[in-house]
Amino acid sequence: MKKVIAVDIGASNGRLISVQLEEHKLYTEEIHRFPNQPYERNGYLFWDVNYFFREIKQGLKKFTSVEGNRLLGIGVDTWGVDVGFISREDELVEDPYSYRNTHTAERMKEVHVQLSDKRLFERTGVESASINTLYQLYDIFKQRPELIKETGTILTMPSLVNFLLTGKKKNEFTHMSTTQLMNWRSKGVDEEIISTVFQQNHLPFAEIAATNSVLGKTKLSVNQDVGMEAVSVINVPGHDTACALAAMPLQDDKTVFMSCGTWVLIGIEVEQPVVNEKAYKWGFTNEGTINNSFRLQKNNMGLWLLQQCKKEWEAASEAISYKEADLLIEKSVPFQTFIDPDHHGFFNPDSMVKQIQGFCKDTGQYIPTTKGEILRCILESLALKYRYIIDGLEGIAEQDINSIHMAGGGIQNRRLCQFTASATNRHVRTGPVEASAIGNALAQFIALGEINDLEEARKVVAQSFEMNSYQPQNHANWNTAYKRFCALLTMEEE
Ligand code: LRH
Repeated sequence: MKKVIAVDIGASNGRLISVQLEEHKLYTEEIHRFPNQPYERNGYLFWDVNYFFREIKQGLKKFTSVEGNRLLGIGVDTWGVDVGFISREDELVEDPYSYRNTHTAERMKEVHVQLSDKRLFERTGVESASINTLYQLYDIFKQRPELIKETGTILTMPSLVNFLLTGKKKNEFTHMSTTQLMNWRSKGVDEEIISTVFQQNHLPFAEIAATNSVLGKTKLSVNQDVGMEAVSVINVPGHDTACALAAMPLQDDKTVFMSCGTWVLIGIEVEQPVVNEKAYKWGFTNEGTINNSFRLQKNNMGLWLLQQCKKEWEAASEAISYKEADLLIEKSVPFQTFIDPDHHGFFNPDSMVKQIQGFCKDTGQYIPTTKGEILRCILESLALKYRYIIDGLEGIAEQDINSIHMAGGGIQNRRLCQFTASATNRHVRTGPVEASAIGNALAQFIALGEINDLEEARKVVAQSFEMNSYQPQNHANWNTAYKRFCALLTMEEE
């Protein structure tokens, strides 16, 4: 039996999925799932690496303890931009900072004084966003020089897990492409950024190992903890979005992808980064794909808004299930009030509910009070924003976009899929839900010679998982709503 384990760690939970390839079909089984969220220390948010590494070993233990289960490979993908620091003695210096910290917003402005936003875009193809590694590192250089002094190697998040599994210190292209430190032409750390922003000739990023290749075997201590024989660890695309895209059987080149989770990433595949004025103005970004090319995409707010409201209601002992939430939305009046989901106020507020209400009040709109009204406001606003982005992408890429392929955990919210079809007036196809884990597994099968290439991999996905379809509904009403929504965005700009 040809089974691999995809370790897919997201910013709200992590999972180990076993993926079996049999006669050109994939069979998945969730082995282990655990919550994942940053913890706070002295006002900063950090990731608890030892915790989630224990969970990964726990998952591997569950898998290998089943009679007859043999493992061909392990691959790790995570969310983007966060990095870990390894000492010269090969110890984790301390837990990595989380991109949800808000202090980097100010640092971004300081960096841009030294190297303009535009110049950075030209060199990296990446949109300036305060979450990016560039600004996180700049802050550490300014505030915590001792941390840098102790550091022998910088590894991006999935490569840090690979290091804990194998002892090998190598970075990976797709994840490095999220840092805003990688030059898109050389695919190495950009020298001008290092010399201008950091006044150094070198930053200790580990070198990049080829994507879809075997990195090494699990080390003895891991094998002992898990109770298994050494297993090959594959250098899969480390960035979850790159994995998710690999698992999407896109209909044709007029189809836009949407990778849906805490974030919603919207874009198309391109051979070379699109680094022009329009892409820059719209805040598009070019990040790496499984086969060493790029995806021109926009990083948008996703289910974070819902997750945060639900968390807040839970804390107030008013928890609601997804099903209840959907019923409440059904019962509430459509198109009452909108937010710009990507407004900076929604990045990490103390109370998401109050933040949403505040936004509506400040923009002179109806203030949502019931849970149903708040949830409807979120979902309608998300769908309208996606239309705005997709219409913009048509202009930037100079091509029509006729249909949408949505994948990832977010597609379980069927109402969001339906709203997206209706708001954009485009046909939506969805699947698979575990897109990142499946893309991760496909990369392993490619590395192991079981699947030839991406094209074949996507055919295998299409044969293995059922896809759902959504057609636009009530488009006239959505169109009227869209005009109001655009007026809101213009108001924000002024
Ligand atoms: C989605 C994601 C996204 C961004 C963000 C930080 O999980 O990877 O593409 O990089 O996390």
